Amino acid sequence: MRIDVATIFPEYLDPLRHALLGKAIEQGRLNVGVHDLRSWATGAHKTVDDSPAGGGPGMVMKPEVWGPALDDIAAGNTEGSELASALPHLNRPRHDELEGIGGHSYEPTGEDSSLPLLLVPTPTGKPFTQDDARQWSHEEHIVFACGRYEGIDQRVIDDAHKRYRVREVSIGDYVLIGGEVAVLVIAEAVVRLIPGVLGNKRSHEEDSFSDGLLEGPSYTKPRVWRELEIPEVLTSGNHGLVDRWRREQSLKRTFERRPELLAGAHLDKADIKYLEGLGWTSA
Ligand code: 6GU
Repeated sequence: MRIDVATIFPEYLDPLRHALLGKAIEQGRLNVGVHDLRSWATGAHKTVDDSPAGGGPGMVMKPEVWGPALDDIAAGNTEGSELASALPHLNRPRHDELEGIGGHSYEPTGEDSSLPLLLVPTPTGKPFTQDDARQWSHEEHIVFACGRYEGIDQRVIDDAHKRYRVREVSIGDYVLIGGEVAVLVIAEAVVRLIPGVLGNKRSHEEDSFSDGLLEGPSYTKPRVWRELEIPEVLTSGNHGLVDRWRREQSLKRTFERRPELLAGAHLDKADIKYLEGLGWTSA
């Protein structure tokens, strides 16, 4: 997978190269390019924003800066600010130059699945979910466009459909100053699901949300710590009992913290009986 990020604060994305994502880069499973949007700004002041049409507070990011930036990033014309490992990607033909060569497949939405995915973080976007992370972990090329201030001129997003599959996404119901932190969140959630990055497939299957439920509590040695004991079943050696206990802990935690998730979870008869014992009633 290749990830490109366009931002006016490139240093904010440094953590992309660390820890889990750094490991994916070293393994050759991930290339990352972080691009200073200001390098596409023209004029002495390298201005990237302007006052909103129609008036009002704040500033809106200019289409004449974002347009060429997204054109160049889609085409791989972004020398400088690149990791050495990303170099083979440069000078590839643009997607629109390949049109008609074949290998095209179209999604039901009419989108060309060979186009890179453009993710635009915004509090007005569709909520980002584990299901998105799973799907996007199979992408070849993801580009993030980080807006600051009151957002990016909407025509940039509309025009980007020519070169990208475009998704405006939110990471929750609160407002951040810009999209940079959202990129770190989404990139980490996606990259850890690339086969081989995390190493242990079972740890994905048991992730919270993977079966529509929250994971229950975890414990490790020592068996007694500050007079607190590990639940006895976990030291019983009875795997069947352990599995059932974990399932019930998962159901209980979901009921207490995120009851709305239960409506979309796969529940068997035993699950339903256990939940009803906790006071749950299905709608
Ligand atoms: Cl993706 N961006 C910004 N700026 N604020 C947010 C957000 C994204 N998600 C929630 N709040």
